[in-house]
Amino acid sequence: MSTLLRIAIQKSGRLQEDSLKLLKESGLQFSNGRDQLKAQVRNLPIELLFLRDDDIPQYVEDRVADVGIVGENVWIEKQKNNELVKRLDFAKCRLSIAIPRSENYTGISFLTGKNIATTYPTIVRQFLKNNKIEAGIHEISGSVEIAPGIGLADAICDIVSTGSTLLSNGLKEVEVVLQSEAVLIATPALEPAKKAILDQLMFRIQAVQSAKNNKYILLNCPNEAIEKITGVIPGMKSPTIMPLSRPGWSSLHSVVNENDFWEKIGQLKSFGAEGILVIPIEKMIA
Ligand code: PRT
Ligand code: ZN
Repeated sequence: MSTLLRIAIQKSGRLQEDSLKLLKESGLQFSNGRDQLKAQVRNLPIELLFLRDDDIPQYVEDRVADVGIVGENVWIEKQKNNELVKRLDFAKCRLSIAIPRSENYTGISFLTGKNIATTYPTIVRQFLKNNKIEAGIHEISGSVEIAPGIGLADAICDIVSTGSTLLSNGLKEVEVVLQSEAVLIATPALEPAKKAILDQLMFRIQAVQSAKNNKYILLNCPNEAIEKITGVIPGMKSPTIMPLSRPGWSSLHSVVNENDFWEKIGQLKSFGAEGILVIPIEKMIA
């Protein structure tokens, strides 16, 4: 039998849609019916396994799956023998300590002697240890945010995204324990044939991520401004410059990073750029 790379992804939940989207944008062709446990990728030697996110680090350690996509929070909590291959830039959230809004938070020592409810006991224990705080940890499996309201705990440690869950439960965020995003993890020392398939996948994921972080930019500018503008948007190697039929003007094409996009547009305009078009890039290979 030929070698297959087995990738575990979440069966349903917050990671599922973006995990599938990333794999599809990386060119993997597969059909994923509901209630399916596995899917065979048609155009690459890859098989997908659909699992609960909490189980993925264990399955990867046991080599039932070779790689998996999970939240960094779950990967760290589980402490399994997994290697971090890549941060995936979705499902961003933070793991935070929250207390009832009515409490006066005086700093981290507030937590001394308190009882903290969480589904992340390992991470909380480490956090308390790093901060030399003695506090109780009350492990519960869900609905952590209601624990203080029913007298089960004085504080909680849970995932926060917009903060609206905390707000509606009368809690306030007081410490960020961990920033998290989806990550790709793998069993250490993958056999070479599987590693080769993973490398191919990583190359594609890189191209998809770079494309997302960059935009194609076209603009018109007076020839005297070309040098300054090139300094602002150097592009992948250097911009493409084409003469306009209007004497003394050129069209300049380049690539601009999403993060400093607005700042750069301001600079370009001040150098005399006009008719600026910004276009999404689908794949980008340096
Ligand atoms: O069934 P399975 O076990 O696979 O899924 P699950 O229910 O354990 O996990 P799921 O699908 O809820 O989350 C999967 C991963 O998504 C988490 O491990 C995080 O890495 C990531 N993620 C990103 C989040 C959130 N954002 C998030 N907002 N996970 C949970 N939440 C919850 C949080 O627990 C809290 O109840 O949303 C609420 C807070 O959201 P805000 O927006 O109100 O602050
Ligand atoms: Zn889970």
